[in-house]
Amino acid sequence: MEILDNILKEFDIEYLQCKTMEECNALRVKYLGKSGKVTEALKEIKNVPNDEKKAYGESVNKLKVLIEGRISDLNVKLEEEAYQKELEDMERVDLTVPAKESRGSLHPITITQHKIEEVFKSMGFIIEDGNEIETEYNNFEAVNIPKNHPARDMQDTFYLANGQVLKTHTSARQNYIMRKYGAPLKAIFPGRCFRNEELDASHENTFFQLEGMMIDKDISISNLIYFMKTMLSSVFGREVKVRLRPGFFPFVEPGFELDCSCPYCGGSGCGVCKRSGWIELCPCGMIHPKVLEMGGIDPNEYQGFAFGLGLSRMAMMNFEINDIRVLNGGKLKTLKSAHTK
Ligand code: FA5
Repeated sequence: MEILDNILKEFDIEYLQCKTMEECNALRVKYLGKSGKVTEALKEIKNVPNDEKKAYGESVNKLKVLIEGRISDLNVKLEEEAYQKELEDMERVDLTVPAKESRGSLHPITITQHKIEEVFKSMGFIIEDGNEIETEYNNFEAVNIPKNHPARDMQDTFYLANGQVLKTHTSARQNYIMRKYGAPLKAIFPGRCFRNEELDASHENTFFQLEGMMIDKDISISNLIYFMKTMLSSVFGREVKVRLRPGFFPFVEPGFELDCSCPYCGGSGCGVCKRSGWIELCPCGMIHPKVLEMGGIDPNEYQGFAFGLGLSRMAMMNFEINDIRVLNGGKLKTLKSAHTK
């Protein structure tokens, strides 16, 4: 019995000195482990005289329960203290402090789109939205590209199980807008387009175009040239010249490729314009009578021009980005550096 008293006294001293979970665990092993002091005292029962065995057994068990209880309480206390300390040491984030990072900004394509929209809005054009998924009719037939027409090969796209397509060009909205507003009409309609393309620095499978259409009486190519020249001079912030070359698109007649004088070198030749002084910018033309007719507009009474600007490529020029894949890449660092140019 004296041995048991001594074990408890010794335990009490060590117990008070125990400050960490590791020390607490060492204490448990020292007293309750396989060769621990209490375990050894339990084993000792075999050497105790028979008439004292019962009292000894009760006492050593009491001691075991007492020490187990204290160690368990100590464990809970130390665990709580360790958790509190961890919380105190933790790096704190004050969500109310203004962020050190600079604020986000609009995407170069959006900025370019807004600039162009502002110019056309000031010239009385309305801005329309478009679908990304279109019927084959709107994307092809309504712009005079019937089934099996070779022009479909130039705009291979992604076909959905229900027969609809991811639109290949913003021209897919022409028919809807003609039917919605009738003539006369001045509208631009930017949108995301999709093509099954070989990717390179100037071709993406997902890119943006901005389409424009003006329909009225006595509209001619001169109107087209005037509006394009005004818009481009405003977006590039300097006077540019435009020129037209013949181009084929089934939905315009005549059709053109519009070039503008290089806004960087002013036409003298530089890396951007590949020393030619001109940049190929946007296909356009006078709307084909059949397309007007399909849009519910009488081609004998009205004429119109349409253009399909490559908005992604325009943004590249505007921000001096030399690879189109940067625009969809989502690398903020690259996009940010484009902003600072
Ligand atoms: C068209 O898409 C015609 N719908 C444009 C049009 C509208 C002509 C109205 C006449 C009247 P094109 O396939 O050339 O035409 O595309 C127009 C512009 O979109 C191109 O000049 C180019 O800037 C851009 N573009 C075309 N394909 C891609 C592509 N894969 N990646 C990035 N930009 C592209």
